[in-house]
Amino acid sequence: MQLDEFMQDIALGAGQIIKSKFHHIKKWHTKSDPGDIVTEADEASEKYVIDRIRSAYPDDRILSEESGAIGDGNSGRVWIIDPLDGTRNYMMGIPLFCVSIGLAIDGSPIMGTIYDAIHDEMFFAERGKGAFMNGDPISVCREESLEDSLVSVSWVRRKVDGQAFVEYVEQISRDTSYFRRFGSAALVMAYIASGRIHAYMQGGLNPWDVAAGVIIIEEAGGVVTDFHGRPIDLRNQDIEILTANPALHSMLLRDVVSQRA
Ligand code: 2AM
Ligand code: CA
Repeated sequence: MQLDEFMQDIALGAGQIIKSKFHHIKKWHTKSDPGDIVTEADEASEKYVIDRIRSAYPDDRILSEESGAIGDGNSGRVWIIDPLDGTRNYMMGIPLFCVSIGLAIDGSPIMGTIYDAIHDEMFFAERGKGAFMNGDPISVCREESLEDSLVSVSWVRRKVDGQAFVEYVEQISRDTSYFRRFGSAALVMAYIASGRIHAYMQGGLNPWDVAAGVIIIEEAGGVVTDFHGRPIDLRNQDIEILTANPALHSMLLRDVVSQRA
């Protein structure tokens, strides 16, 4: 199996695991951050993904949400995994969650996939080869006016300056007609790439929340940076992202985030 097929195949398998346990979760526990939870579905999905990668590519390293860094392979490649993004939605029975798998070299993603098992939507991109949803090409929207844009703003309460984000939300809700908050960073990034949402800004993320989303959006013609307009470095542990098509991205950078960042 080629690498691109392999990545989508494990996302599909992991997605089937979390889908089969949806609505049946009886046990969960919180991590160091009491707002951050893990269920048996996160753990089963993660075990499946890690086992498959370790047996197929033993020289690659893995960074996964629940297990941390695994392996000491010297291929230079790192698989960055969120076995279930949107765990709070999942636990509450809201069908907005996904599996996110990225592959990076030197902190920069080269391939990524985001799979929403409930809606059977597989988002995929490889550097230089475009972005796809269930095999069909996708692209970011062309909207250039904030007024008509659907914008998602989110933040992890204990990791960022909450007041700054409340002010971003205030300003965004003045400037746009539509404001959203979804509870799954990776899924929002897949929606940016497929033109369903126009712009997204979030602080307090981890590499596994964004590794796949960054490359899928870039290959779909979008821009992803931090709040200073710098590229995302997946070696950081505290990641903020601003993403949209190029026109909206520079507008938001200039008029919203650079005022405070
Ligand atoms: P998760 O579901 O994989 O934990 C909204 O909560 C988004 O922020 C989700 O994508 C969630 O990922 C992510 N997130 C990252 N760190 C978090 C934290 N400490 N607490 C809650 N959500 C977090
Ligand atoms: Ca997760």
